[in-house]
Amino acid sequence: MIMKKKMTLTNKILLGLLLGFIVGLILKQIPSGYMKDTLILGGIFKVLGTGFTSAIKMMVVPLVFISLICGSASMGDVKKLGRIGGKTMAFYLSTTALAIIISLILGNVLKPGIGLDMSHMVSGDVAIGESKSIVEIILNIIPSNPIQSLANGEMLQVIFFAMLIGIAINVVGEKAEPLKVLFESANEVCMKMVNIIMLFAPYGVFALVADTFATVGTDAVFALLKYVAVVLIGLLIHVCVVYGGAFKLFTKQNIKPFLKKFTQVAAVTFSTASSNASVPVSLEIMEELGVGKSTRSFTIPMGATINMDGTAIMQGVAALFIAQIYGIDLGMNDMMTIVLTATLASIGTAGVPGVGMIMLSMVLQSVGLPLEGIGLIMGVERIIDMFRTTVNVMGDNVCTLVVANSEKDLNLEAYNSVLDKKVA
Ligand code: DAS
Repeated sequence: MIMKKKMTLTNKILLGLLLGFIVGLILKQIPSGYMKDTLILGGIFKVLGTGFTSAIKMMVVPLVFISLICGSASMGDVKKLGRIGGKTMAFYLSTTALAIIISLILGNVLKPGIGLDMSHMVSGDVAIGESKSIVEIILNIIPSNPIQSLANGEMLQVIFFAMLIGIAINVVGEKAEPLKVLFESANEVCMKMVNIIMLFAPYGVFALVADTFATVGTDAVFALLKYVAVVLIGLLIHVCVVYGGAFKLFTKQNIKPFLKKFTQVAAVTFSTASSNASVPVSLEIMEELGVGKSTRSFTIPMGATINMDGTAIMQGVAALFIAQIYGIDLGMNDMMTIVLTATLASIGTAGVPGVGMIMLSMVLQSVGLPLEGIGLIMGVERIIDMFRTTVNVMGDNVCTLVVANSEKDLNLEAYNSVLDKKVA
């Protein structure tokens, strides 16, 4: 019996992208009329496409709120974590902030969204945040009414409130255990809801891409290719300059043994687009590279949860791309908000496929950009997720080697002997 090979979600999304592209270009040739505009574009495609982006939007506040409580609660008491915790957090947060700054510079210099005008496609007025001063942005982070901030989706305030709850759960300790368990199970439920929503991604992608190409035609293809190219350039720069530089500066070791072993991890991250799925393999190669258990058992799982440099690069480029295609100018304060939101949001983002896209909705919301823009980039989301997840995990691994080396917890003999062995 020929086993009917079940199509993976990735393949279904790619099929949705292809069919959406073909149907969109065919529709572009058909003159406007009731059939095309009302029944198809304004009917079927609207329901499938807007339904999907609304479902993603629905998850933003609960996902960020709950996963950030879990993320900050699981950081443990920084005092207890001691040096390793402090160094790890410093490495992860600083490289994530650097990643976003790289992506914002690239997005402003290369301007992937220029040349495609979709400003006529924004439904409702764009609530672009009026440019606030830095003091106002910082003051604005503290929610005077957290329930209202949750209801209105004011993301920086939600993040602040969630992190305070997580830290307080830590400090309270034993007595807060029931609450911590409650939020951890709520986080599992949220992740499952994301999985269920992602099952509809192929249909949502098909409708959103078809609608886009039926309306703006092949201009969108070129813009989409530019978007992908800018994200990949950003990922490459981050890997070579930030990770390559940090490794050389802090370990002064030959990077080849690490790169040789990392290919095993990359095979997992490309195929699963999941940081969580790569944790066992990362732990294994870190052991083979001579990293002690006390370092790797902390930094790798922590990294899979709070370190998302590749995701941050996608978010920075995507935010600028969407602002450019809708003809919206982002000021310096908006850029600051993006750096702050995407860095803090990465703390809670769990390492499963597609969460970066949900967090992107939150970044867009924080600077008032239209979520409709997600429709265009949704088509290439999965492909980009494979690359950005690989960068996320490479950051976890490089941080582990840097921290282990500084803690004298890296067996250099084992590390360098990797080059002599045939790859297992
Ligand atoms: N796929 C996520 C991860 O596992 C990252 C993302 O969705 O951006 O790291």
